[in-house]
Amino acid sequence: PITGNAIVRVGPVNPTVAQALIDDYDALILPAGGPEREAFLDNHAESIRVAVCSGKIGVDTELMRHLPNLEAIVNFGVGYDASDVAQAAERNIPISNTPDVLTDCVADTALGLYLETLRSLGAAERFVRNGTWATGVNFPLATRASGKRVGILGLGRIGAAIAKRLEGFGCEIHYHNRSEIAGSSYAYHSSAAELAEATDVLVVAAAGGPASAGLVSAEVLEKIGPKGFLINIARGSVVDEPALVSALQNGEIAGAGLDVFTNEPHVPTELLELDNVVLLPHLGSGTHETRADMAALVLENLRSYVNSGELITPVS
Ligand code: 8YV
Repeated sequence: PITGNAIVRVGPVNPTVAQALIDDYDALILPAGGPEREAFLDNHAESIRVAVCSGKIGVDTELMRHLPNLEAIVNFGVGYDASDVAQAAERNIPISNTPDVLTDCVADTALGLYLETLRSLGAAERFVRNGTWATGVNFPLATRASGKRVGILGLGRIGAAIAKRLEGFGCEIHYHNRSEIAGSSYAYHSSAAELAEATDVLVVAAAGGPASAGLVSAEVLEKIGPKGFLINIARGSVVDEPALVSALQNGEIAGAGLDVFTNEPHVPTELLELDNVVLLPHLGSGTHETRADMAALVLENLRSYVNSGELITPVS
C-alpha cells in the first residue's frame, strides 16, 4: 500500500492540495534546498513512490534521479514542463496534469491581454492614475482589436478556446501546429515564421518543454513586424526573451501582452520601463473556481493512484 512516507510534496502547491496531503495522507514535504534537502533525501528517497508538484516547480532531472522508486507524478497545472518528461518516459513514470478545467480561464486571460495590449488599456489606466489626463492631454490612439488576422501558435484545447473567443471579435484565425488538424476551418501554416508573416497578432498557446523552446525566435519576431503584436499565455520558454526585449525596445514589433516569463517571478527589468507591453504575474488560471477544480482533479488523481495504481488524467 502507498502510505504517507511514499508520497512527497515537491515545491509549493495549492493550499487545498497542501492541506489534504497532510490531513489525508500524512505526506512528506521536500525541503526547498540546502543541507535539509540532502538529509531529507538521505532518509526518504527510497520510500518515495508518488510526487505531487506544480507546473512551476516539478520533479526535475536531478530530483528524479534521486528517487529510485518513483512510480507516478501528480502535477497541479495543465503544463508539466517543470518535470523531466523524457526521464519519466524512459522510466515508465506516468504524469497526470489538470486539463480542461482551466481552459476557459486561461483563454479569458488571453483575451484580456489581447484587448489590453492592442488598445493600450494598461498604459491608459496609468495615464489616468498618474494625473496626466487631468492636465488636459489626450491619450494617444491605439490599435483596433476587432477583425484582425490572428495566428494561434499551438491550437490545442486552450488555443481553440482562444480562437473561438476571437471569432466573436470578427477575427480571421490562422494557426501552426506540428501537423495540420484535419477538418479545422482555420488556415494552417507549416512554420511559426509563416504564421507570423500571415497575421497581425501572434498568440502563443503551445505547451512548454524542450520541443517548443525558443520557437518564437528573433526571425519570428521580425515577421510579426512593427505593426504586429505578440501575446503569450503559455510558457516563457517558448519565446526567445532577450530577442523579444530588444524587439520591443526598438519598435521592431508594436507591442506584447505577457502572462509568462523565462525566469518567473522575475520579469526582465527593461520591460518594466516600456509602455508597449502589458505584464501579468502568471495568473492565466487564477480564479477561485478554476483553482478549486484543479485542486479537486489533483486529489482525484492521487486518490485513484493510491487506490488502484491508475491516474485519472495521465498525459500521453
Ligand atoms: C498554474 C499553469 O498556475 O496550468 C498551468 O500549466 O501554468 C497554471 O495554471 C501553474 O501550473 C502553477 O501551479
